[in-house]
Amino acid sequence: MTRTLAGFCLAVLAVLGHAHEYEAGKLLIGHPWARATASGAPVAGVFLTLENGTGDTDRLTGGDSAVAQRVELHSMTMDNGMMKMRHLEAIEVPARGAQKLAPGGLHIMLFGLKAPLKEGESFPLTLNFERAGKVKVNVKVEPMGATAPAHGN
Ligand SMILES: [Cu+2]
Repeated sequence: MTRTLAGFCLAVLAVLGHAHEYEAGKLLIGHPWARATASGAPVAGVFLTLENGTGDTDRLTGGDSAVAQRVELHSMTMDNGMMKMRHLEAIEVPARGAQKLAPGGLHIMLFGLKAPLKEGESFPLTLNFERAGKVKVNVKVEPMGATAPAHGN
């Protein structure tokens, strides 16, 4: 029997020491985190850094998590003092460059949370990249912050 390509791709994944980083080939995913949510809150944002060590642009195109019904990619911008959130088809990670997902900017959004995210816990999230493929990471839940972006819709 021949080994499937998917099996091979998963095999190159490695967790690097204590740094809470994930490596898929030359794509590095740093410190995936989310803010704790209030009970009954239906949505949460996930933030992380992406470093692309290859000569080709890669794109984050979506994801999956057991803790939520749906995972979307969003941007957030200030427009005349109003926060505006937009659904994105993909987030680009430039060749030999980096992309940062952070509160107030680009983020991954979880819809239909099945339970509140509790500080100190972590949950699995599978990220889909155009080139690097599927990468499974553990998202750490940080304390609820007063400056957390509002996600009303
Ligand atoms: Cu959002």
